[in-house]
Amino acid sequence: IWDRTRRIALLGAPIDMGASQRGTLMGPAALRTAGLATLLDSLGFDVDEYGDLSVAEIADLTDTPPDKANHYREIQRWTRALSSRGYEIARTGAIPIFLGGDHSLSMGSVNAMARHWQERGRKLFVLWLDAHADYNTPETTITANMHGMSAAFLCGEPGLDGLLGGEPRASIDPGQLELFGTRSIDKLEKDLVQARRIRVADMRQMDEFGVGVLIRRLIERVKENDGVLHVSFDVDFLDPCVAPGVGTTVPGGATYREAHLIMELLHDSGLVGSVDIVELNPFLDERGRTARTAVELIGSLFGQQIVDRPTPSNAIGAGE
Ligand code: HAR
Ligand code: MN
Ligand code: MN
Repeated sequence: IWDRTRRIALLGAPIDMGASQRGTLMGPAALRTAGLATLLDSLGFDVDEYGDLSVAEIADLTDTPPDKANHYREIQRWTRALSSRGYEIARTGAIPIFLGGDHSLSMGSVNAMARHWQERGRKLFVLWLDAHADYNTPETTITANMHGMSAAFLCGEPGLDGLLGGEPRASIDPGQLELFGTRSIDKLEKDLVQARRIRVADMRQMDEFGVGVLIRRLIERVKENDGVLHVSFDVDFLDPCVAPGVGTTVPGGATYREAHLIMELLHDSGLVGSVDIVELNPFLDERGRTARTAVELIGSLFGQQIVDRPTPSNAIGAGE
């Protein structure tokens, strides 16, 4: 994508009602403070700063909020606004980075990108870097927290059908989703993930095969389908030692270098067209460590390298 696009758009989504703990609404400010725009600028991108999105009441809603979906109405406003704004931004040709905010924001951001690419005849693949599967529905959820439902919603699972408040829904096929780094999944959620045959690169697979093999496999699949990749980066994907500033830490996550290698390989693929950075909770962080780490990882995703590789030795098809 960015052989042609040297423009990145930043849009903040200060939401925290999708999560059980307050504080992720400070995420966009922390990511900006950690120097995200300056870094992208230094990597040669023009950065369009769209500021933080704000939302208004939606008139004429006819849907009934589901029983088990906390703060449904508020999330509905955000989902609708993010989907519509994200779609507009995508049309400018820039690569959107959505700054969260809890993971419920992806129901809007990814819907926007799926709609954008669908109209251009290309499939959107979604890499879900996350300790969690986020594949609950109002039927299966234990907590009713909507950040645990975003991946399921995006794959067209029923139960939140009025969430877009009239914005067009552009679901992806479950085959276009890959969960990566998973280590916490609820019983019914797991059943649903298996029934839909969602690809899951869980922590055990990461240990056994290494991220290089697993990410290359994904990159090849996206290339074969002439697809575009959206990276939904939940910072709890990282091990809590590296990223303590999260409300839902789970032990046994990705190391600092595993995460960077993923980003470096994704960069070299040239397939990434949009990104979410979610679940960063500055209220729980240790002197900005998690925010800084997240920004460094975005640096690797957009071309920061230890030693320059003008012709990536690890590119798919290299040496052919
Ligand atoms: N599966 C649990 C639930 O549905 C936990 C979800 C937590 N989600 C996040 N985002 N932190 O990945 O509530
Ligand atoms: Mn998540
Ligand atoms: Mn998570």
